[in-house]
Order: sequence, then structure tokens, then C-alpha cells
Amino acid sequence: MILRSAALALCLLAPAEGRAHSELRTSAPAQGARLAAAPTEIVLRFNELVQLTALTLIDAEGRQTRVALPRDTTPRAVERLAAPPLSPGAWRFEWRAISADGHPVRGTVRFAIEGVR
Ligand SMILES: [Cu+2]
Repeated sequence: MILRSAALALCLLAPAEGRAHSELRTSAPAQGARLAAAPTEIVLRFNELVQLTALTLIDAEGRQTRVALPRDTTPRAVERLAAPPLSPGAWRFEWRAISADGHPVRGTVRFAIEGVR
């Protein structure tokens, strides 16, 4: 038990050393993307199997829309989710997942939709 706690503490303090946490490799929309039209889906590609626990879309005014996750919570390296209708403007999505080593990881991807207003 003490050994497990020590290993956990080490991993939290130095995730870059030894066994690193899972990370997002690419996404669609991609970080910094400027889209001509609203995306119909959001795709996340991780470096290993993770369990996605939340995906939230946030507009320029800070209004949040939670995206429905699959009922099947089996860890996956690629998640493909239907996007709700999004109006033109600046957006970001925040994702949360359980890393392959069991620890929570999270990140933010910013993009813009350059539609006709
Ligand atoms: Cu960890």
C-alpha cells in the first residue's frame, strides 16, 4: 500500500519522466483551425487507449455545451462524436479523460468557424 502511494505520488509529480500520461495527438477540428463551415463531428486521437469522461464546447462568451459521450465506456484511442450545431465565431472544446495509467488528463483545443454572419 505504501509502495503504491509512493508510485502514485511520483507519477503525479513527474508525469514527464518514466511512464508518461496519455496525450492527445491530433484532433478535428485541429488546434488553431479556421473552418469555413461548422464541424459536424469532433474527433480526438490519443497516443494510447483512454476513457473519455467529458467533452465541452465553449463559445467566445463562455457559454458551455456538453457533448454527449458514447454509452460504451471502453477505452479507445480514437473518439468520434457528433457535434451540436455551432454558430460562426471563436470556439474551444475542453476534453477530460482517464489516462492509461489511471490518472485524469485534460486539454483544450481552440478553433474558429468563419461562416457568413
Ligand atoms: Cu499518472
